[in-house]
Amino acid sequence: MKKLVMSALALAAVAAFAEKVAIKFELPPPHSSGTPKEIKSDNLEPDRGPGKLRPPIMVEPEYAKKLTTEDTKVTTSEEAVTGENEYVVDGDKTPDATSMLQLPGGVQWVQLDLGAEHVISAVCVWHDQGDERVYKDVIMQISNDPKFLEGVTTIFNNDHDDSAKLGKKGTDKEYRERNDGRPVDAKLTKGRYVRCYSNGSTSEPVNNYIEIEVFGK
Ligand SMILES: [Ca+2]
Ligand SMILES: [Ca+2]
Repeated sequence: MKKLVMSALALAAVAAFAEKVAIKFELPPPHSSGTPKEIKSDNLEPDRGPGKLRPPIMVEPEYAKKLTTEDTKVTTSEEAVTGENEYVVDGDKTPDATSMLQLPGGVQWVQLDLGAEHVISAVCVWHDQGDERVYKDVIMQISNDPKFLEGVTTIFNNDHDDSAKLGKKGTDKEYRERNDGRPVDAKLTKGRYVRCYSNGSTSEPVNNYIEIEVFGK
């Protein structure tokens, strides 16, 4: 009897693990713009090749809900050069001016307000994949403080030399911007606000944001 109970528990544990689902990011079609560029950087991850996706982010089903909607409030570090703040959450991932917010050069951020504290399982940011490029100082943070002064959790940071001066050298790698954006495992971090930094790209000094999606519970 005891043995039976044990194996039932073991089975339940296996079932719970097996129930995990992949976070579903809806990807726009790949954008092809001719000859791939040679991009030089000390901190660039090896090229996976176009069309090769990163491993999925697996979570229990209750954490797989998309939290951002077209009504999610978006604020920015500076006024947009072109586009509207709402373009970052409009569900349109076309890499052009109809769907993209463009902020001036330098270190800039886009911040999403989820309306209340949530448990965040994943964040994905799409900059501009209009040509193959690498964005600099990509940093993603979660907090309950809209000013990001207290209780800040950094879930991604590829500012390896702390040139953005947030106080910590990032250990993540720079990546080529493609249609799959940059999905990041937020490891069930609690918070109301998600802030995404960047500092221009290898193609141009401005900061482009096509879309940001947040998943969780
Ligand atoms: Ca958009
Ligand atoms: Ca840097």
